[in-house]
Amino acid sequence: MAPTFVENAAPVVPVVTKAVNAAAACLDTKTESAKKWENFSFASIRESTVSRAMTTRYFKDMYDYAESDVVIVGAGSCGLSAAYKLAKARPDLKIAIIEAMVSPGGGAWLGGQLFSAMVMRTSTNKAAESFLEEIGVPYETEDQYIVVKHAALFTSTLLSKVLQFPNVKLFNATSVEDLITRKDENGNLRMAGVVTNWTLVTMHHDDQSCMDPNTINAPVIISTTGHDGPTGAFSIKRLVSIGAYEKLGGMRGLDMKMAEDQIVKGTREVVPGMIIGGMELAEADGSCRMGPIFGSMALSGVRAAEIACEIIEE
Ligand code: 48N
Repeated sequence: MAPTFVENAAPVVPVVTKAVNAAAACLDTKTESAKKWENFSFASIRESTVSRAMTTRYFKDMYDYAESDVVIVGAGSCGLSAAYKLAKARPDLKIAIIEAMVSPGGGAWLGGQLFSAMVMRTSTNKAAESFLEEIGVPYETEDQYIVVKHAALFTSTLLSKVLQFPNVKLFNATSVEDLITRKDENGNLRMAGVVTNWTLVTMHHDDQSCMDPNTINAPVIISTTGHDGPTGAFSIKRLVSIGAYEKLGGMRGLDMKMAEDQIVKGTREVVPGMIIGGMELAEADGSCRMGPIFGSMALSGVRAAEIACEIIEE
């Protein structure tokens, strides 16, 4: 039914009138679904109510997680996998995830070269298959590998599971700018937490007056900040700069066959309280990159969670 225009509508608002008439015309169709919306309206709200709903929760989280049991730096495929396994194994632990980008997920929203599918290799104990089944991500089985039809299906499913844990808080758009350290009774350095700032602040330290950061105390840090890049490999680079780690190995060229075993088996506590996983480890150890294959990211996260549990139980 052609929309009828309001006669002699003030010329200044023809577009609005057109839209209103078009909407009215839709309702005029008197279909069942249209009738349902005729008397629809949202509850009344005041803008400050919405602001208070957000800010009270956010600042309560900042207050609560100022003392955390574990901080995970980087919410990519490795960090999120570690968060899932740790939060599930230890619901008593407070786990803060610090992610520099507004959107968590790191490099796992697409497969290689912006293609959609995500490939993971099978392994002796079918660890990747078990992990995907545990988080509820369907996959196709090929000869030596399995395929998730869209990498975003893996990342969004894992992210949704992690965010549902009551003992996990994701602070995204927030960067770890430094590490909190202590000397133990033997004078050895150990981790005691992270220094954070909103990423937009971190990006402007050079053009604004000093903007002091926030701090989160935690005895265990799992750092999975990816391979080198603007903020990548953050923690291992910082450990080198404070003399707590001898030198960066620097990620080597691509060797898919070698790289994944190196990452999973190399996931470890590099200094007391600091576990490094995922591609950040390639920068630490000088292991190869593996390209568009993600099983080692997930399983390095699984391994990092196990190590964190061992450290905490000591
Ligand atoms: O996805 P990434 O970069 O890192 P991983 O290790 O979880 O997964 C790596 C994987 O995506 C690959 O690189 C694949 C397998 N390719 C390999 C290859 O050969 O090319 O996630 C790291 C996350 C990102 O979301 C960053 O924004 C974040 O860490 N991040 C930080 N968050 C907070 N504070 C920081 N300082 C920081 N630095 C990085």
